[in-house]
Amino acid sequence: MSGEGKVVAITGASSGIGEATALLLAERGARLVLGARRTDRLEDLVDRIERAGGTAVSARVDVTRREDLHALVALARERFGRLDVLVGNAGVGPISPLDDLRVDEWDEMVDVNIKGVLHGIAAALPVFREQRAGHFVTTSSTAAFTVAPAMAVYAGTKVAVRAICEGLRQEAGPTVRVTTVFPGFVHTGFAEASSNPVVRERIAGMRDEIAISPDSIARAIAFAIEEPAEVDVNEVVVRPAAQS
Ligand code: NJP
Repeated sequence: MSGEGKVVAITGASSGIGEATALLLAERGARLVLGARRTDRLEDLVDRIERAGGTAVSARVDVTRREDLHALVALARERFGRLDVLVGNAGVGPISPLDDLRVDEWDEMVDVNIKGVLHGIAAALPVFREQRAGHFVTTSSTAAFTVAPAMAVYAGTKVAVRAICEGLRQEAGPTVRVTTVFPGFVHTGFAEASSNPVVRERIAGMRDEIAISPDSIARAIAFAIEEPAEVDVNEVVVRPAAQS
């Protein structure tokens, strides 16, 4: 039932949900392979994990670059001989009304949130097939279920993530597990991402009012990973009780 010894790669591990997940899984005995762009934060995280007796390595990963995901998976195999779980968590949310025409930010959301997940699947799926075992855990959003003003593009990317992961699950067969996690409002740096000052202020206000700790999402991910190999936890929604 335990994740003890499992080799888990996490994208977007430098802050928020990814960081909380790394810390929790390390505490439970997993061996971590951590990726993000802010390497100073990753190095600090590896340091904290090791000082607490855990095992972790890190690499600079930009999920928009296909080769970075291949390198992350290769690092797991090089250091630990295998990859058991890929947590595709990297994501961005510079939300704004469509009328703002912040088209570069739309591109960024598509590139990171959708293509970043696909790059992870492309890198890990052949390895999982070869091992006859593996687990994709991917962070979508409650925005995959409920669209709100200013959220059109972001929600679109997270609907896409849900569809891709469900398709992956259907094709995966009995040896590869597929979990999609749908967080609601979580207290991370995410709320500051909007470059529209009105939206940013509104989101930051909501965050301070209702957001939950990233530790709750980390526990949901740990639950899915720690179930026995024949159990596939597919969709987990974790939102603040106060979120409508
Ligand atoms: O936010 P944050 P969260 N390549 O900003 C990384 C979803 N979600 O933990 O590269 C590689 O603390 C970035 O690392 P860095 C959300 O959509 C959240 O809340 O160093 N990594 C950082 O580690 C996302 O999928 C909420 O800048 C890239 C991480 O992504 C996931 O939760 C609600 C990257 C973002 O950490 C984690 O976000 C919801 C790139 N190109 C869904 N770009 C919420 N917080 O309320 C970014 O429904 N990252």
